[in-house]
Amino acid sequence: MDQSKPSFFITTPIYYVNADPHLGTAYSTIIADVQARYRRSAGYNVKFLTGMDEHGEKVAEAAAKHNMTPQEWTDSQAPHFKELWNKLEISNDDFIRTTEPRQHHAVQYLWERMKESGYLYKGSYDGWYCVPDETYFTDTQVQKGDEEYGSVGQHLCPDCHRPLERVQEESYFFKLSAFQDKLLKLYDEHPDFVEPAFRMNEVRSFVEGGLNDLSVSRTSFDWGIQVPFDEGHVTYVWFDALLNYMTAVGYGVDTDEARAELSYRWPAQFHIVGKDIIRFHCVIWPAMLMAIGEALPEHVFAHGFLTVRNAETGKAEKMSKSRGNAIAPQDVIDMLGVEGYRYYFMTDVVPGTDGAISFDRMEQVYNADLANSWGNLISRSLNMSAKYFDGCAPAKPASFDAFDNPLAKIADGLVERYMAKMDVLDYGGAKDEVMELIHAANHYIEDSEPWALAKDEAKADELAFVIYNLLEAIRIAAHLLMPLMPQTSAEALRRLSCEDEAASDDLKGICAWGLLAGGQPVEKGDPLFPRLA
Ligand code: ME8
Repeated sequence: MDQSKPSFFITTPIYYVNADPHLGTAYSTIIADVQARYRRSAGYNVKFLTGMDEHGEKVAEAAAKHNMTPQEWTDSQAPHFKELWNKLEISNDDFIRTTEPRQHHAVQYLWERMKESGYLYKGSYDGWYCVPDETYFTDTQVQKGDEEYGSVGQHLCPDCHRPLERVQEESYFFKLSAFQDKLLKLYDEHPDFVEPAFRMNEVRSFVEGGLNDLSVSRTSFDWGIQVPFDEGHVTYVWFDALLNYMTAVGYGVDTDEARAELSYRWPAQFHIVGKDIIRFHCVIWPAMLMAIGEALPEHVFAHGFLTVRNAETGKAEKMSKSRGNAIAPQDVIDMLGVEGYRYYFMTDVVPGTDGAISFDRMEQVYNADLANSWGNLISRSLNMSAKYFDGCAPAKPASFDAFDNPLAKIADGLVERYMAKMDVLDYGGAKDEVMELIHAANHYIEDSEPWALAKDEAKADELAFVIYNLLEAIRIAAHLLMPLMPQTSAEALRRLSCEDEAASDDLKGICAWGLLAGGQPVEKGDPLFPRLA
């Protein structure tokens, strides 16, 4: 492993295999993918991890419904996830499944460390359990069914409002209650542990409200990793699942290589999660790590939900596999193409708050930004270059000050402004920076009228200057859009004969104005983003 570069380790949630992946699942994964691609281009040695959470009651129920064993069921589902990630250009370096031997080993190792830590004790759990969320609730936390939720008299999950199960079983407990002060100190000392910032308040007030010890083993069913020192117990699915992040970088493996990997990769820089699982990642996970003396992840980034309108109640509700209101990613791919899909969700659905998605808005964003602005700039500029310079780019100007040059001015400092936004996952803000260059380039065409310059021999230098600048703006914009739209950006570079640049890991260097050789062949090609009717 090349450890000369700084490590950047980013993860997605590992998804339950109770149904096919949908737009919401894909949303977290694309957020992480864009960040992983961006960091690679900026010189990091990236590990991007995603995978599947295959144990627990919810998955066991889904398997039973399909008349399969849980293992058969998860084996049958894994290809659906992998296929979708391929289609969506997800560049993960690893795909973990919690039924793999490496996870089994790491979880059993964790149990031994927990036992040594003194934060584990045996008791019995008597309370409520939400199977769809795989979460415990006390009597005081449950919501009583009412007219609004249509389950009068039932005990409902306070988060997802679905009926709860009453559970009474022998169980091991993790002394989460002992970590209240330590967690509050963590939040004080590392205010960016939870991002965006407003989510931190939510986490802090939850912890300030007091923490209950957490039941971390189950005895009333058996689809999980066995507790190594107590046969009848299997690991609570979240205790298992959270550890995947460390399993994937060598936790618990007793070899020099694994230890070297762990110390290079851990702690992770980012866990990308949805707001529904923020408590697991910002309360339980850091407490688990504190208990076993391991370093804490640097940031947990929690995005909002993609919501859809419930036709009966008219309310916006979370798109979810369990609710059956999920939109299949293929429907959006059919409409926008993969790259349009990625662009829309990453730049228009702000990752902090909930986002109601709509097909009308998708079309509007695609046409305005991609077809009319970016795609149009590429078509017009390459066409003019090929037409006026015999299929090539003009020669590089001797001076970039010979004529008015608004594009070079915008490009100056652009990569730094863009990186400041990308670093904090503000993809919409980063896109605005690039769009400023693209819009300016389209205006530059109107203002400088290359078609008029081409008619005047005396203006040959100015024509070459204008076209060169347009091609250079395209080259730089392609680099900056690459994490969002890898294929079309690489294609734009190829049409400029700059395909070798696509693998660059020096974003700042490669975006310096004036690197385009000049005189190289250019290719007009078909429109990269045909307008949607
Ligand atoms: O919670 N909008 O798995 P899961 C946005 N296995 N994001 C959404 C979404 C929506 N409507 N619906 C789902 C689990 N997501 C656990 C995770 S991690 C150690 C274990 C995304 O299949 C969002 O990131 O229910 C959410 O956190 C994740 O899918 C939950 O996926």
